[in-house]
Amino acid sequence: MNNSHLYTDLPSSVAVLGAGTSGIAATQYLVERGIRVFISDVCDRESLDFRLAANDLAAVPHEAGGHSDAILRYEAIVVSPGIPTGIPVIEQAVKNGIPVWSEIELAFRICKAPVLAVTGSTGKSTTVCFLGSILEHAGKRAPVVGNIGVPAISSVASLGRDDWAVIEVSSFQLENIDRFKPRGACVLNLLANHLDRYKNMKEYGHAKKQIAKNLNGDNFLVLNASDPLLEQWAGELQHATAIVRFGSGEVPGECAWYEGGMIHYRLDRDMEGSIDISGMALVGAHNRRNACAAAAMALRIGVPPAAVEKGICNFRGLPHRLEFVTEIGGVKFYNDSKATTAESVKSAIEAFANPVHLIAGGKDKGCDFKSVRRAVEDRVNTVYCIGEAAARIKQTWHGAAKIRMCESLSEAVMKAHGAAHDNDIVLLSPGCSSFDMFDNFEHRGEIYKKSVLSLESGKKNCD
Ligand code: UMA
Ligand code: ADP
Repeated sequence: MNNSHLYTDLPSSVAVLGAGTSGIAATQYLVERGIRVFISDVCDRESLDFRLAANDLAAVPHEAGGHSDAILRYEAIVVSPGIPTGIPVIEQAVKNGIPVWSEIELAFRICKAPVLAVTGSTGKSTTVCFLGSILEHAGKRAPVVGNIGVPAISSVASLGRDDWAVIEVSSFQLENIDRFKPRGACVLNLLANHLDRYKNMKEYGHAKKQIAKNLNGDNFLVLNASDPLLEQWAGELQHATAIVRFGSGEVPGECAWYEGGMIHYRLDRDMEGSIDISGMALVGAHNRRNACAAAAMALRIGVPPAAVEKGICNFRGLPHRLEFVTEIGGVKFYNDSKATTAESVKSAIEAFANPVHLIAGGKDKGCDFKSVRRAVEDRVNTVYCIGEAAARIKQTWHGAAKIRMCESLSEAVMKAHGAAHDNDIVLLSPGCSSFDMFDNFEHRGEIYKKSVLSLESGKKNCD
């Protein structure tokens, strides 16, 4: 394996912006290697002091309440993904010629293992987990890290040349890469998202496309052939790197597609075949597409088809992503609390052939509910609307299905349970963020599951 990406020329001093999960992990790595670090965060002093002390970093020089010019005295800046790159002090750093890196750039520079990187607007976590499961079944050490919640820098340092690093990367992290060059990269889709940070889709797409910035003939890029924006991009990239398409049946060139319970593939060097994934635990066409993307990446690096099959079929799914909760009196309950985009809600509804009782709503992120209307018309019996977006959902889907307004998630669960018949599906797929009623999507999903499970035991539950 060619590890020509390995650079050990780390700077001797670094300013880390943001003391969240990734900033703390980057600081720990750098401090352990004797690199002089300065931490800068907009939070108040008390909260920063507490976090640093809790991570044995109290001795690291730091500033709270904002990012001052002090950061310009360091050789490099590691910026946390939640910090917009356009803030004046970062622009000044760039003008001064100071390298500004995201934590995944830092991780890449010290990682001996080749990297597989996945980005996209939706489906990233599921796809990297498929990939991790496949590699595990192939007997490889391959931690799944990055935007999924585990900073890459915390685990890649211990990897060797025969291991793999499977990294979920966000557009925020890709804004600040320099040498980041995965052995294989994947863009799952390019849909409206994060438009509170980016001026428009073009700017958002530009950030995502950075994943291919350094790819060449040694690498490959897996793209969704049914995404028009990605197809257009594939045309521009065709001489830069190998393109592998997935998602819309057989197409010319390298591709992997799903048909009749099988993933079929035709890849580099006459690699052709089919893998039976009829035993896959995850439901929904979107998950079969995610599985195709993961399979294409794994096969392309030489993983045997048998390990791909086992890895896909044995992966039980992540919590809060179309997660099966339980079956009560013939009604199946699913928790899709992570679904905060129109595309996810649509994919969730379309995953079921039986009538759906859909619980939707929450904090309104401006989701395009109109694009889900057809799916609601075709498959949804009743929509139970919750949270700030309830009135807008009611208005947008008026006439497409029965609509019931609910004061709380537990009320919605009870009403849905009361109305659902044998073989119906009760689905929480909110299309909204959770912050009007819950701490985060995980909290919302847990409350949903509790409410559902309390129906089983006949207990009353409140959120
Ligand atoms: N902060 C500043 N200045 C600012 C803004 C924030 O100093 O202008 C500080 C905050 O006070 C806080 C810290 O930055 O102390 C938080 O940093 P962060 O928001 O970058 O979050 P981390 O805790 O470091 O988590 C990040 C990712 N967060 C974001 O991208 C917003 C996590 O993805 C990721 O799991 C983690 O690194 C490990 O890699 C989360 C996410 O929501 C799950 N990602 C977005 C998504 O999936 O849609 C992209
Ligand atoms: P991400 O990490 O990109 O947020 P996840 O795998 O966590 O993606 O899934 C987020 C939500 O989107 C879940 O509700 C899930 O069911 C749904 N989802 C997963 N993959 C896709 C896809 N390819 N297209 C549309 N929705 C998807």
